[in-house]
Amino acid sequence: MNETPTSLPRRHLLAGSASALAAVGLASFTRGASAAAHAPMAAAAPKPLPAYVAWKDPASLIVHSATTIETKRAAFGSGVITPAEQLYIRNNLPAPDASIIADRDAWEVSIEGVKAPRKLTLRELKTMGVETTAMVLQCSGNGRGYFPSKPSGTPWQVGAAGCVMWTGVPVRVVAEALGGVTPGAAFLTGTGGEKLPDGLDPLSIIVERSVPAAAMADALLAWEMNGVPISLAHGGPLRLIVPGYTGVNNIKYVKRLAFTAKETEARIMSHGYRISPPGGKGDPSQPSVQEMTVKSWINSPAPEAIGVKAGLVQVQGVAFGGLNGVKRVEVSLDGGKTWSDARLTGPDLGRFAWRQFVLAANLPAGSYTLASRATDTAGNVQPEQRLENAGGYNNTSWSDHAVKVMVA
Ligand SMILES: Nc1nc2c(c(=O)[nH]1)N[C@H]1C(S)=C(S)[C@@H](COP(=O)(O)O)O[C@H]1N2
Ligand SMILES: [Mo]
Repeated sequence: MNETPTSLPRRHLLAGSASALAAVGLASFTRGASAAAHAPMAAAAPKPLPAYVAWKDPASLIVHSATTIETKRAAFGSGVITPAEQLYIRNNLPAPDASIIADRDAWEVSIEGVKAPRKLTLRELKTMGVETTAMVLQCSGNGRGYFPSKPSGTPWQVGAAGCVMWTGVPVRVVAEALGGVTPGAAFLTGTGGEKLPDGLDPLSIIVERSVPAAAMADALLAWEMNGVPISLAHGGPLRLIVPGYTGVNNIKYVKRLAFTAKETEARIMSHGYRISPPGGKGDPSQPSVQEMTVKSWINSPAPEAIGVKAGLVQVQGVAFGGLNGVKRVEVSLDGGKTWSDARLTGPDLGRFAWRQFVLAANLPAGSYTLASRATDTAGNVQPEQRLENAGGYNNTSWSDHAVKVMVA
């Protein structure tokens, strides 16, 4: 199932076919052609971590494929920040060679769509400004595993998400330093630095995404994650960070940042990450999966937990609002019939970070369905139901994320 080698013999790619795309893990935006890549897998021994993430903690992770690795729900702790060793991985293309982080400061990014376009090295960027932002990084397909329709694509549960600290220079500062944004530029377009396989139309495969230019107010060109230089796996030496937007917009090994009049025509933008009707295919007329919306889930007790002792239990989880902060989290111990306010714990790291929450509950022996429901600072309430869509995107349903536990 979707097991992807990190490098492929050239002959596999020359075919230029859907199977070549699937072979490099691109099944997600060639829907229809890709269903076979996601056939259910027989229970098997856990897959080992691929070499480029061998430093991660295998006990905390579910390895779906070499390019899709998620954090186990039970591995999320009570602290706000997700350690790099536990953070999920999602690569649309195999990661570039580690040689790109040998001399980090020499990495170049081309800044376009400004009055004085030019290439800047990471060394130069570091002199221009610095800011740190805590942010939820979440794949658009997080929660896809709870869609009964079994959309093609990785069946992520809750773990294609983490809360991480990024340090870099604000994009708006870079734009100002280069004379300001070209009039009429409505989008901020970032391009990934992967070497593209030969034999395919570059637009069909390149990781290039556009967000509204207004997103530059919060965007960073980041070189540190959680206080250390960004690992290759997470996009070092330089990553575009767009707080509040889904994972795919946070372009790893960013080599070009352009203020553009139009959205990129890359397939990952035009056809990938679209809200398509069930059974349908992505196309440019459909809404794009972009800003994240209010969501929460319980991490402890973990789903299907056994051995939870009757008595006092600390029901804990995370909540975030995408572009907004979190105002309130409620927890239900009876599958959503009745709700109690949970307490937000830990430091508030700003509106793009998640908040930890806790409800202390006295639970007699029995079986329980625990659910959480967040409200953002704009008053948006996490919905009970998912919005059905062919790609399995944006699952924020509190009901889908509920946890069944046996208390003895
Ligand atoms: N250059 C590049 N950037 C990328 C991707 C990619 O394949 N190449 N994948 C995107 C997707 S779909 C997600 S969800 C996040 C995953 O980030 P992570 O692997 O650091 O967790 O990176 C995004 N940025
Ligand atoms: Mo993603």
